[in-house]
Amino acid sequence: MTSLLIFLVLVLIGIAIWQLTKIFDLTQVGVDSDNSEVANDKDNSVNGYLMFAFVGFIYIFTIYSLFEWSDLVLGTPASEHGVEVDNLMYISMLLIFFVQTVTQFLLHYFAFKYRGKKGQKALYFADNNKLEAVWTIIPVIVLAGLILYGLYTWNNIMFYEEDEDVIYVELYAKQFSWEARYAGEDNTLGKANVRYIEGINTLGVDLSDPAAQDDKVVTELHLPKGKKVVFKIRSQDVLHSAYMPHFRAQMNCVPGMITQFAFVPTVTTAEMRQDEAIIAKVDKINKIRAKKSTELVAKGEEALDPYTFDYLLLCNKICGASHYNMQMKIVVDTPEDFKKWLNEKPALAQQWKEANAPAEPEVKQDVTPEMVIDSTLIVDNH
Ligand SMILES: [Cu+2]
Repeated sequence: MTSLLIFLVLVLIGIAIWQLTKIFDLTQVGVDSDNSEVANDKDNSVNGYLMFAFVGFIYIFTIYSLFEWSDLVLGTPASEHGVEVDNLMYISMLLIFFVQTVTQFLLHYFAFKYRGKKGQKALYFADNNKLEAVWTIIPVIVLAGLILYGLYTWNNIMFYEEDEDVIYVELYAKQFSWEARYAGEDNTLGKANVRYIEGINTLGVDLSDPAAQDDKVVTELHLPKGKKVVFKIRSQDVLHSAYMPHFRAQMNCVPGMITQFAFVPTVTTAEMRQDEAIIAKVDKINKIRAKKSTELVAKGEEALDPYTFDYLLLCNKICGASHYNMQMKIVVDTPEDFKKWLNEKPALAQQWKEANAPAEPEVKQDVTPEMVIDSTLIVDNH
């Protein structure tokens, strides 16, 4: 009902404005005005100044954004290669920022300076080799530099040797959750295929494969600080993307194939919680949550829990209705804590055996002669 009233009011306001303009037009009858569709000097001037105003707006909004939202960036990278990714990002952004500032100014300033004036004609020339060489060669050099630097960084990140001291972890994506599999003592992940998915074997691990016997499946990812972790990434259903923003890592999860990404975590969860930027971020979030909580309590609902920092593995491909909530907690431990944590986890093959052990045979009740007689008596009564 309210929306209908608002709609009616808007329609009436529209009609009123339309009528007012008609009255205004009538008051102008007889006044010498330029009704032609061709822009005159005044129109061109107005547009010229508007161009100037627009470039001012871009600059002011940019400066405002930097002050208002610069605390939303990710902060300290938590992986070895993260520093390289950040450098690449900073250099690219600085360059874009510089070029954008200069070119936008020139574009809008010239639009203002050479705005149309009566009697003024534009100079026409077909080409200028010097000018074209300058605006071709400079971008070629800059872009080639950026691309080569990016390729070099990417190759550095993606390269690892098989015999390096690494641990293998499988990330398994499905609508809408993650699971992880550790390779166990042999550091070799057993074979897996969706066709083997059954009961608690939700990753489809081939339990007849000797390498799979010590594999461990978990729903919370733990990583040791300072050790290279090679992720072997699979998907059960659609395209997902394994995104670990704090580690500057992202890789597609493609059904039917194994993709991979490797990195060395350098900051434990406990250390990251002491990071200044993270403390400020957590405070900011908790202030918002506290405000929301008072609203909720006033409505008679439960208050929100305060937030503590944790690393996250997120899905970064819009993969369906609950995509936004597809995440797994990541804990970076010291190597000792990591070992302890992993040792406590049972192997999937063991869990499978326990879950599918044949049921204990039922204990047969002794049948006494009296019971037999009784039942015959019951039958006889009928
Ligand atoms: Cu997903």
